[in-house]
Amino acid sequence: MLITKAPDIRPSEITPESVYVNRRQFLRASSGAALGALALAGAGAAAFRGAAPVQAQTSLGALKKSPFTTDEKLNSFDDITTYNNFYEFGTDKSDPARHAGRLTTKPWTVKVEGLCEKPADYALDDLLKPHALEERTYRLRCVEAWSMVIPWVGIPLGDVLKRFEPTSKARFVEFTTLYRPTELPGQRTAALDWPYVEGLRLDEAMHPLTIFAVGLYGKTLLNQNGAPIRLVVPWKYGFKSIKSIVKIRFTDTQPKTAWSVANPREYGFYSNVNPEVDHPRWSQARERRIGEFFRRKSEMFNGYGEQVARFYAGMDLKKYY
Ligand SMILES: Nc1nc2c(c(=O)[nH]1)N[C@H]1C(S)=C(S)[C@@H](COP(=O)(O)O)O[C@H]1N2
Ligand SMILES: [Mo]
Repeated sequence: MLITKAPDIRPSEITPESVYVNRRQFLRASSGAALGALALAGAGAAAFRGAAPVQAQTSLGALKKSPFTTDEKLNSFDDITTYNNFYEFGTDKSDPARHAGRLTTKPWTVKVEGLCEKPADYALDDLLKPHALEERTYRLRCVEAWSMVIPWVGIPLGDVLKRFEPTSKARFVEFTTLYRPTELPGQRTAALDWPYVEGLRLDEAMHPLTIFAVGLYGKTLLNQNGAPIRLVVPWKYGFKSIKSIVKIRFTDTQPKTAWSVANPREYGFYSNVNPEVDHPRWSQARERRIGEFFRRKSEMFNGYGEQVARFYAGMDLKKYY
């Protein structure tokens, strides 16, 4: 199977021993208390960019390595945290890194509702507590035909969803991003219909490839990457991987999704990476790896056809794009 490479973290980003925290401390820290002492690590590049406050990051301790990890060369921490799509902070790739420091992510509560036996408001700690964090390196393939390789830290989404006991009527699950225009300046513009929403069929959501990510490169997420918790669905275009989630809802009908509402002709519900179905305005046959010059061929289902093609057997993927 594929092995994770040692992350290429620059010296400025290495966490001093004194602020190293294990998972238990992370859980405590994310509930607010111990945070000050942990605010040092990982400030690295972001600190020099000025503007928004420096973001605290904590190390996530020992992680189990997932067999689903890709062995491709990782993008740098700098690429992953400064070239982002997060329209709540603006539409330029550099806007999230510039403005995300202003977002406060503690305390954080995720509301679970809809067709399940255990609807409730879950504090982030309680949501994560029963689960072991894994390192999972995936390629993120944006619909704009670029990609990055990101060493996520997370947990299989299905393990979390099972605890809410979806009823037999539940067929889809919808996710919603935080709506807080005071800290998310893009929400004061009409770039999208806020809040950002996304959805998956329940079988897609339960597939072991689908994860909730809470970190990358061994540390908690920076806000520009969707702190404190975001979805990652590696066989779909990046926009399915919704950031900074505050609500999970089980439904019996297909949820609306932010991009298909904004432009239904260009963005559908499924959004599987498909080099054979072009976007109306550009080809999806190739992609540019951030940091590289020449483009490479895109892979059907972003390389995960063996695992997920069966979900779409018999469906016309030109119609269900
Ligand atoms: N809430 C929210 N989630 C979002 C987006 C967004 O604008 N808002 N952009 C999406 C898009 S288009 C991509 S490609 C990925 C980018 O994730 P990254 O910046 O962590 O690489 O986030 C997705 N999740
Ligand atoms: Mo994207």
